Amino acid sequence: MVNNNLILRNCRMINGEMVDLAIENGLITAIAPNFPRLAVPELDIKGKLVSPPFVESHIHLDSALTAGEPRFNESGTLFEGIQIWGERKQTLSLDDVKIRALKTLQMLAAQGVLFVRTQGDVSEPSLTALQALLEVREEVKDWMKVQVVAFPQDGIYGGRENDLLLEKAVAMGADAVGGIPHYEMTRELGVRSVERIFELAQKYDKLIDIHCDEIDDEQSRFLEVVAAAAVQTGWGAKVTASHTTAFGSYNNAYAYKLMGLLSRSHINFIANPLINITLQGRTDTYPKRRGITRVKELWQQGLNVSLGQDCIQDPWYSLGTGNMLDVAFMAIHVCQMTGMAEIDACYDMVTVRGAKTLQVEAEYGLAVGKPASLIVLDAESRYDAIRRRPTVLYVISRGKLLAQTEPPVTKWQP
Ligand code: 17E
Ligand code: FE2
Repeated sequence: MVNNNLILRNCRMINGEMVDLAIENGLITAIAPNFPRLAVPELDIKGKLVSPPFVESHIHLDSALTAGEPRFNESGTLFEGIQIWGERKQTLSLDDVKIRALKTLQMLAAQGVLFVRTQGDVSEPSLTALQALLEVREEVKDWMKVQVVAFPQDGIYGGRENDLLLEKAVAMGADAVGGIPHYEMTRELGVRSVERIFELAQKYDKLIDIHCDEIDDEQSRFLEVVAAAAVQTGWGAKVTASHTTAFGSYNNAYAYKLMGLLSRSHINFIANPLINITLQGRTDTYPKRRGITRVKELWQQGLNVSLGQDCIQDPWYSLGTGNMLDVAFMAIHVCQMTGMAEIDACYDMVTVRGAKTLQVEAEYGLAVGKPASLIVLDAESRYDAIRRRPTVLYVISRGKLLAQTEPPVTKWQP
């Protein structure tokens, strides 16, 4: 039973404490300063920052790595992105999606991401994207936890079959029901789509993660519909509102009222600052909106907010490397969360707050008895990690060293 044991020496924890950490059979069995020497392999962490792994709470793995296929997004809008993806998805095969999804997950894992919630488009009749992501979820399960959202990109009522496709996808084993109310043809259909999402989630006992109000239109108010349904059904923290960029455009009187409802609802929020700073504000001249939800105010209100990349090289965003610190870095800028507590909060939004969004807290975190999934950053603190976005030196998944990366070394030659 000792073959999986490991002791990590000289770990700098997030709270600044220096400890040793023991791993046995994939679990954390002790965290304390200065363990005695035991006949167990050791790894000297040398005072580097030991953190729970990054959580990527919102990414579209089905479209990842397709930028330019069949063309690049010239307007930079969500709508042109949906159109391009609509063309690209005509040619999907299981292998096509699986290869790109796996490559992206490896890219993420190498940089310390061990928990992922992916969106999977369910608005093409073959459900190829969803099937592929369900297979990938299974294939990586020994080293990464993946959740799949059945996401009706073209609207639940955007085509005659879409409602049925969504239900079929949920029955096939998606973890969460998705939606896109602001993209439905009318406001009424948007409201109906939210009702349908909650109906399906209750019927199949699923989480909910809705693309909600991802538009600059200050009249797009589906967030209140989602929050009210979360209260009425008791689904609460099992519900997530993704994007909610229109919240950045609501008047303050309405935002104040809404905040009260959101607090009662206990729903989670996901902001995707890299993408929404580029997709939104496209119809503005100047001043140009930032196109992001009220991350700082939601956080101040005690609501759970996490951050996602949304895209890596796809029709909506041609950049992206899989580095969650880039995401937190952008949030700090766009949301003006530059205070020290705010910077720490943004780090938490790509780690522990992401775990809360995914509802995986039982298997997440650095505590005795939890799975030994952790990362070691070439940094001293959360602030230092965000500022420099340094190398993730070690990625340990359930006690197993999954990835190791050497930091770059500069050689001066004066
Ligand atoms: N689809 C959508 O509706 N919104 C997005 N931000 C992406 C895909 C990436
Ligand atoms: Fe998205």
